[in-house]
Amino acid sequence: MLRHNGRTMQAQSTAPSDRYKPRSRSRRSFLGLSAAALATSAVKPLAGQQAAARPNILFCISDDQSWLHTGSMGDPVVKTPAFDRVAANGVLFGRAFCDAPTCGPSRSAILTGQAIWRLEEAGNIHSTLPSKFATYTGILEDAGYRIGHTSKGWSPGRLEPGGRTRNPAGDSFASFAEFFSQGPADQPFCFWLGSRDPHRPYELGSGARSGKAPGEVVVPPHLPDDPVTRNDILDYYVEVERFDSKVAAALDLLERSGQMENTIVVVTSDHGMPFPRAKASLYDYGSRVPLAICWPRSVPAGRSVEDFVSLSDLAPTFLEAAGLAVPGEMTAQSLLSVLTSGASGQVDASRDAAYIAMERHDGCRRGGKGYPCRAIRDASHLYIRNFEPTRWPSGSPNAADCARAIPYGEIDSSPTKTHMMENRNIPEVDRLAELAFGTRPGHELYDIREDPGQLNNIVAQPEAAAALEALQNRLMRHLADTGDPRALGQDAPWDYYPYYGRKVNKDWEVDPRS
Ligand SMILES: [Ca+2]
Repeated sequence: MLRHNGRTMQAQSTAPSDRYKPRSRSRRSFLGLSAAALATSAVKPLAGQQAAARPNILFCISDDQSWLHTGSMGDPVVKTPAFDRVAANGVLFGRAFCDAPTCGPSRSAILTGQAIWRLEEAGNIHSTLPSKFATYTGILEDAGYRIGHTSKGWSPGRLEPGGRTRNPAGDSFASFAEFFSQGPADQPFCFWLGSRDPHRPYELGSGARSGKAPGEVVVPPHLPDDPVTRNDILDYYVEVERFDSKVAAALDLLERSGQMENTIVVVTSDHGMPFPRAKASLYDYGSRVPLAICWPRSVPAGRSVEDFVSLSDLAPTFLEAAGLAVPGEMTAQSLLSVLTSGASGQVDASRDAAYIAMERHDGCRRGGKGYPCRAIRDASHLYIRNFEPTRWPSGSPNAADCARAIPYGEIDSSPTKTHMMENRNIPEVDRLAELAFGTRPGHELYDIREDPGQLNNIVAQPEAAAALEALQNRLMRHLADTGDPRALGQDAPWDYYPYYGRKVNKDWEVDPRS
């Protein structure tokens, strides 16, 4: 287990350095069986599955949690027994990425199985999800599933402008238990267990008061290592654990009712932690998410998979598992063959990269301008294309330019952010603050092997030229192949779609199209 003694994770890491050393999972058990026993126990083949009972789906999604912050991924402080239980009873994915590091667009991509550049105004937060875009929940409901959600479903935004009257995550319930108690036993269900944890605000000092030690926090390399950051991360962990306890209650209910065997359980987050250079950025701490999936009937347990996965891949996975056709416009790739393979490590060689995108995150620039960007992340590099590099990536420094009247408004208000803004006289804080708040070039390239924190842009280094060209070409080809207007030179109207978020600056408005 890693012990932190005042050094950052970057300094402690050794290759492959993009995850903590996982704890041994050999001692974990599930339903009284060790993971190894489950892996060798009879797992029913998928052949003829349509004739078998269709699986239930329990999709558990936290709100703003980075991939490293679970017990299974080796974090030495946060305790996530429910996440760890699903991972031990199924598959832990170490390289899962959201489609967009911003609540609404990420959730739209999950529901539709499509990249955000294919979803028109749903590519922006505080927007809508047009009803013409099919969702896996809607398709399952049409096929006889009972669907529901609790807490944060598709959000934030307004349903009505998109022609919807109900949250696309399903009917609303107080809890999974309430939903479960009201359903007929013979009808398959699809439930979205949402949460507003660990979204800010946090209860200041709650982490330390719960007995967690600031000295044990592994501070990400893009944040200043000081007591403010460490305590802010502890407060974040309290909410990660509160979400995990909701998942634990749902798992216990499935187990008690005998429904676990044929339920696909997914535990993940919509994007990364709400800290500077994390949420609302395309770097790993913004875009890389926890992901564990189990399905005792059909998925061999106790595995760790390194395939690159996007959260939009879940929609076609659920449909295929239910024996339903995947619509052609759902361009994401089903994970079912990876899940049922029984293999660990890199299972499908074609899953060697993920694509991430962002348009307008919040109303943080004059006239409603966003920060359009796209990225490709593979095992060795992160390449980012910023289409409007003269704009402020984290929002304007001028509060008057922001709908919510805060400077650098793409970054949620927090003790860490305030500390970084107020202490730029300290050279190390200033260096990291510039990376978080300052402008960025049109092209960014990071070597993950040398620089897992993605702090050193090597785009101009001659020895990086070959990798740069290959990644640029691959990214632009993928965008063009999947119909991204920005890659095709077509009309890209995200700067002009309506903004339905809260306005503190009452005169802040989205510019009309000229
Ligand atoms: Ca979120």
